[in-house]
Order: sequence, then structure tokens, then C-alpha cells
Amino acid sequence: MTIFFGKLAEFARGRARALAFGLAAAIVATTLPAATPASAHGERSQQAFLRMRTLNWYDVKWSKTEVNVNEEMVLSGKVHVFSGWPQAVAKPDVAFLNVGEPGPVLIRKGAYVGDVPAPRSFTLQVGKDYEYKLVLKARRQGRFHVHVQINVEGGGPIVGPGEWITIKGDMNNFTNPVTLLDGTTIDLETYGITWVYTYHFLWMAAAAVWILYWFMTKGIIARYWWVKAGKANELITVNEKKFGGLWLAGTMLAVIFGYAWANSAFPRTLPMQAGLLKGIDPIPLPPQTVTAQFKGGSYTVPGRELAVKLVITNSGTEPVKVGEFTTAGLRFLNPEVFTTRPQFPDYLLADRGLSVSDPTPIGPGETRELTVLVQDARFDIERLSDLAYDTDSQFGGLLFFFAPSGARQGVEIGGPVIPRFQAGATL
Ligand SMILES: [Cu+2]
Repeated sequence: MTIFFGKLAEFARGRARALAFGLAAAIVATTLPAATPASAHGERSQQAFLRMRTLNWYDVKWSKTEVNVNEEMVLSGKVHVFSGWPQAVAKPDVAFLNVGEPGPVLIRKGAYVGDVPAPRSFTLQVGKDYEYKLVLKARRQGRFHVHVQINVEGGGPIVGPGEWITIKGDMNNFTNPVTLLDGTTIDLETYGITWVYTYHFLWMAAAAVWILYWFMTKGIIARYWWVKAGKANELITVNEKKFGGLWLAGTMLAVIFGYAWANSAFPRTLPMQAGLLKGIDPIPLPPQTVTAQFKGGSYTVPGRELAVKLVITNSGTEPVKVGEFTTAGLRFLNPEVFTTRPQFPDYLLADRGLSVSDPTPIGPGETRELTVLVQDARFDIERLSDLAYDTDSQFGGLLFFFAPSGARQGVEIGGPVIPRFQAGATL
């Protein structure tokens, strides 16, 4: 008896502990997202090599960072499709321009690649640059992290840099008017919403009744015993079979009636457009006059320092300086070239993150070996340091050269880097 009560008390204590633990976990779960909202999309969880060597985003602009419900803003920029696209990721033969945000807080009113409207999938050519534009309309009030994003079939979503957008007002006032081909205007936010609810709930109710009935009569284990006992044929009664037939007939009638009714109520409809846009023109960039040959590199984990040895040849008419390295949405700037801080989300902008072993400009016709150092905590915060632990420790990105006239040239660099785990190690 004492043993029994002892066990009972132990059990009760265990339950209390489990409950307390559960409560604590629930509290942590509800407070944690608020503490780390920037990573809420999992933008840092994608492998470093994937973010660095697929799409290189640059010139990304958010036309506003504060909008009212119903107000429009534009998210635009350029993207370079990396030539050394990783073998592990499907090529962007079927890609889709999207916005990365927590639910439809801003709706997509328009999407353009170059000047071609791109509401559907398109093909991107590896090694080329494209210009894109997203017209967004604010729907839900709050503060949200908004990214440009391209979904690649077989590769998943590839997320660009994100900016915090504050939406003011009230979602109840949101409207989404669209003019139809027959000239009438509808509000897409509420159009046909009663039917959508009715239709879905009717079918859900039918399914629930069906499942519930079979669960209530005998259950799974009892049925298993019946089958084992050789009484499988008695499991379903004649009445149940009759009712099943009626149910099937009713379902089919409902589908046929629904289809006929929708066809007569809306005689002119177009199916969803799901084709593939091929032949979207990339940005017609002038021929490159600067080349950068990769001669090896290292990544020092404790110093968060990427050191890249390059042989740079300038066959242009102007001297050039290395001004910026951009990868995975991050920008590392050379303060000698960027004397003022450009407008860009702070968490992605390392305005003193780049330096070169020889800062003098590379003259026309000159070939020089240089070491470019990329060093900033953001490299680690955005988890690009994971490069050291990847199966494919290859970095990639765009190196921008600047001429005194203001001309800018983006040159793709990339290759395998050797991870180093001790500070002070050199190339
Ligand atoms: Cu985000």
C-alpha cells in the first residue's frame, strides 16, 4: 500500500514537473519569435553556398519603408544569375518572381522582369543579369520584413535582402478592386467569398460525417479482429452499402450541378495562366573590360575574414578600384570608394567590410595580383561562415569595380576557399 501511494505521489510530482516544463516551453515559444523576428523566414537557414552561388542581388530598392493600408510601393532591383550555379540545385529554367513576407501582408499587384509583365513562371539564363520590379499594395497593418524572392523549380525559394516595412491603418479598410474584361469592377478581397466558404465547409462537413460514422461503428481494432476471425464480409452491412451508393450518387450530382451552375453563371472565364515565359531579355550589359581571375582563398572562422587572391586585368580606358563585394544580399563596401553610406538595410550593409592589399587604382592595360579582404561580423551573423562546414566550401559573389567617371562594373568571382580555424593564419 505504501509503495502504491509512494508511486502515486511520484507520478503526481512528475506530472507537475511536466506541466511546469510545458508552460515554460510555451512561454519561450511565444516570446522567442518576438526577440528574433529577422530570422523568422528562415532566410539564414539556407546553406551558405546556395545563397552565395545562385542569385546575386544588387541595386535592391524599396520605394518606401512606411505605407498605409491600400497604399502601393515598389520593390525593384537587379539580379545576377551566378555562372557557377551549384550542381546540387536545379538550374533556373522555371523561375517565379515573388515577395518573401509573413503571409499576404502586402499583395502583389504587378511583377516585371525587364519590362515584361511576369505574373507567371519564366526562364533565367545562367551568367546573365536581369532587372525586376514588384508593385506591392499594403494589406495588413504591422511591421514586417519584406524580401524579394525568386522561386526556382527544383531549387526552392531563393531569398534576397529584406527590409522592415511599417504598414499603418486597418486591414478592414483594405480593398483590391480589379476591372474585369467585361468592364465591371469587383473587389478581389471579398469577391465570391461566401461561395468559397460554403463550398469548402459543405465538403468538409460531408467528409467529417463519413469518417465519424465509420469510426463510431466498431472502430479500427475491432474491425481488425473481425477480419482476423474470417468475418471480413460481414463488416459492411447491406444497408451501409445501399447508403454508400446513395452518398456516391449525391456527391456526383452535387459536382455536376455545381459545374453546370458555375458555367451558366459565369459563361466567360479563362483558365489560370500557368505557361512558361521564355526569352525574357537580360540587361544588355556592355562587354566587360575588367576581369578577375581567382587564385585561391581562405576563410578564417575566428576573424570572420574571407581572403581572396585575384589577378585583375583592366583592359578599359579608365583606372578602376575595387569598391564593393556583394553576396547573399550582403554588401561589403570599401570605405575608400564609398565615402557616404548608401541607403540599405543596416543589418546587411558592412560599410567598412572590404579592403584590398594594394589600394592604388588599377590603371588601363594593367594586370595586378591583389588580395581582397572581406571582414565583418555580418558575415557570421548571416551564417555565411557555415561555408567552412559545407560539403561544398565554395564562395561566390559579385565584385564591383569603380572608375573615376562613376562607371561601375560587376565581375563575378568565386571558387573553393580553405577554412581556417585559427586567427592570424595567412593565405
Ligand atoms: Cu526576413
